[in-house]
Amino acid sequence: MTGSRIILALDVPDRKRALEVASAVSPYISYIKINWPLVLAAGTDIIRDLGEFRPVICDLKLADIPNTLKLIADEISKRSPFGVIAHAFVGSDCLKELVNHSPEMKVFAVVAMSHPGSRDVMDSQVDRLIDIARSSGVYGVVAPANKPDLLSRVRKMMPDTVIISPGSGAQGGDPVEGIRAGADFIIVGRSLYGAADPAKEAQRLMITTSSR
Ligand code: OMP
Repeated sequence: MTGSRIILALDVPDRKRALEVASAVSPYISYIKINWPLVLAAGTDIIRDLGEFRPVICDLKLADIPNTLKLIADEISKRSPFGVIAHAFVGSDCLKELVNHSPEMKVFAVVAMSHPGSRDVMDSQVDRLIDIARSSGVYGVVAPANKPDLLSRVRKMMPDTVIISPGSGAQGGDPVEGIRAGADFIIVGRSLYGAADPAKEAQRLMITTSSR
């Protein structure tokens, strides 16, 4: 591993460009997170292809009944990703199914989100969502770097859980502030893959977020 605290959010809906960016920034990041735009554009084999550069986290924001999650987990795990992201709000039976059915695939649960609309429902439910994630035995959680108060709360309630944090750069947050509030890893998308020189920007981010 690189020791970097940066996760590249590779929301580039183009296989060739995605592989170019992954190759350029891989020395400066620890994981590659992919989401629906790239999976829909390039197909699920992109999970295995990107895994040649860095371990891949599949951000499919899974939210369904346990049986459906089990069927999805079977399909994703054929491509050997490092992890998968699921919503905590669906409940502990769903998260437990994912955790237990494919133990080689780490489960990250979304307990708080970075966008303004998460104030409508999710922000006020954070303690409950943390309880669900904790009781399900997930490996990690997703909590926002651009809402440091919320992120600190998650860190306080989950001192030993890996926290990965989106919301810096294009969504206004500051990666160093996210690390100080408790993030283990900072998820960066547009401000990294959209930079004039993504490799240089990844290196800068790696250096500024290290040893904070
Ligand atoms: P940028 O805003 O371009 O840096 O990308 C952020 C990435 O993190 C995207 O892939 C989002 O889907 C994802 N994300 C959020 O932005 N907010 C959240 O609350 C949760 C996620 C996520 O689960 O990764």
